[in-house]
Amino acid sequence: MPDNDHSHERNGLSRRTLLGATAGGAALAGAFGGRLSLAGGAAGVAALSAGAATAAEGSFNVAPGQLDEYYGFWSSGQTGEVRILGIPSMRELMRIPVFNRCSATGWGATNESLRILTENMTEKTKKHLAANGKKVHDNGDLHHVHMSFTDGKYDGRYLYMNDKANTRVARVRCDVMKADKILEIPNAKAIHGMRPQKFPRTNYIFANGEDEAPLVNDGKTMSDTTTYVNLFSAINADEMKVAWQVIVSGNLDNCDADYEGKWAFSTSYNSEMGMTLADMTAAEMDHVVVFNIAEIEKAVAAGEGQELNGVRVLDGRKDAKSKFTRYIPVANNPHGCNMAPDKKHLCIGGKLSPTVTVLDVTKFDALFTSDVDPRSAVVAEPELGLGPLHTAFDGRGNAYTSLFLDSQVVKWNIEDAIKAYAGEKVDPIKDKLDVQYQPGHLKTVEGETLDAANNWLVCLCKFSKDRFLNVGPLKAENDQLIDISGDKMVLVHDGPTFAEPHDAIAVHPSKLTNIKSVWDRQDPMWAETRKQAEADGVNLDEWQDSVIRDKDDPTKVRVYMSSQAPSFSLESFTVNEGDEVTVTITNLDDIDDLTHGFTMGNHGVAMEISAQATSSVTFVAANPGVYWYYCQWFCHALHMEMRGRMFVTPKAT
Ligand code: K7E
Ligand code: CUA
Ligand code: CA
Repeated sequence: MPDNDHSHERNGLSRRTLLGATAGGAALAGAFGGRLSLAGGAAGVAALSAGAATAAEGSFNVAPGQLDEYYGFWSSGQTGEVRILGIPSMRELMRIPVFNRCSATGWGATNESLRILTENMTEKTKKHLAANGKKVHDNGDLHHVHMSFTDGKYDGRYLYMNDKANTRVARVRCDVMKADKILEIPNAKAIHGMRPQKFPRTNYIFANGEDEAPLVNDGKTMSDTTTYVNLFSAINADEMKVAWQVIVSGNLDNCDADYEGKWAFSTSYNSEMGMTLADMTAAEMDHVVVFNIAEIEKAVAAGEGQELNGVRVLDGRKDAKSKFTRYIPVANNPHGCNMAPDKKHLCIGGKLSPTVTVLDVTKFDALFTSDVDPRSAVVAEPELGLGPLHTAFDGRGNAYTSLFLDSQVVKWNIEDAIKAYAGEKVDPIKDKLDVQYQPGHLKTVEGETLDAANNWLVCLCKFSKDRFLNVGPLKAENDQLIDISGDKMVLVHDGPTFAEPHDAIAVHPSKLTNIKSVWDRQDPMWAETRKQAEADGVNLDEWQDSVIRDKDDPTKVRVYMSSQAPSFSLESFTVNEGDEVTVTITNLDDIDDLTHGFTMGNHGVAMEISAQATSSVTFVAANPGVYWYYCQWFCHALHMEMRGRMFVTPKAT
């Protein structure tokens, strides 16, 4: 079993210390319905009398100046970014633009971000963007964010996230909390479920294609749905290139991986391959697809299958009876796919069925080596309530399932559910808690790893309705914090959030010790920009101010300047009407928390330049005249004065 006592510091007291301080904590815990047994966990105020509150006071109310106990990494759905929240305060600490454009940081406008956004695009997308006069997609739909693993635990190297809208998977470097790779997945359509391999390390990112389309989607067989397929993709997580794809029967929704590095699994709500709602819900059973990683790797190495758009594609469809996949029937239209930290049990949310199907992954070998009924891997199927979507886990063998239709979280015990399935008279359900309202994902601290903790659960509710002041027809979602340290769950915090946090993970800071406060001057983020500067004879590591006209193309001008609070090295520069201007700025300030910015007035140009960073942006100076540029990131008492002029000389007529 995982070690669940992280001895994490909370308000200067580790849990162990606090346990010691409240001698006889266990006895006290009984008296207060278990509320104190968390020993530093969030004693739910509602469950405590006023007098008893002192022991755990402030445990979820993180006081001003105090740090949170965990990093929370949130997806943002159709906003397309990643957000960092503190847990348990639920304070928003940072936003990481990924698939979206960002007005503040210039993500999607700077040359450095454009390189990342465009370098792994398919030809089709390039053609589409060019036809629409754009460089990048302006949107993304970021459902899932997960951290890289080593030996079944978070290792603090990378975060990975999907874009359902434009079929992409991206990676964020945890040392600087910026995206460094964005990959469009060829052949597949609408990447939805996405998970890193947990063991032995994250060599692959598994990514589900949700939408069916002809494998060669060239308009020749559009109405013949028998030519439609869905693809499961494995991405090389280090190189961020697609390693292989498997064609499956039915579509793919959510996925996960095991703790032995043998399997990946995906839910399918459309085994019917239906095109309408009625078709997609017609069958009695859909299925979970189990992918046999070793067999797939062997076949890829042997060059089996076909090559399509640079990717090796294997046929794992049901009637192909391949060694790559097995299909386990589960109740119609399942959704969540969550591997328990007991290394053994996979929980499938029933969605239309009030059940969660528990599969024993140690029984999967037999599915590939013998003719056993695929349902022989089912070891429990507790009836939990209406609309079970996702399941989270603590380190004590309990599972927490969101009930979308019931607007509840149900706490249940996996072993008890297995006993009940075997016929024993035991109720696996331990507690139910109303949440506000209609929960999707829910997550415990490191609950999808071997370090699953027993203290917090965040529940991401899709509707807030009456929970906050009315702000108009568009309302916030509601991320709720629940104390799960005791026998009963206690709701301790409502957190309104903008569209739309599908999913989140919580990570202890001890796993993120490599986060920098100041950039490394040689960071690969601007390697290309540095190369150009060197070719132009400019040293970006010094105070520099150069305006260089390209020798081969005289309409191109490169402006180099540095920044040090409160000034740019260039108080003005001159270009010609119609020039393509590239402004490159290096922030020579090397103090913690000293970010400058560059905004060119009336040109739609703005970018962030954090301490020791280099950033560049290219635009055409179409109109003659005087244009002020300024620093838009508050940096100094004379921040307003940190500005300069661009003179655009009229064309000689
Ligand atoms: Cu359930 Cu896209 Cu993870 Cu949303 S999915 S809830
Ligand atoms: Cu530099 Cu504000
Ligand atoms: Ca179905």
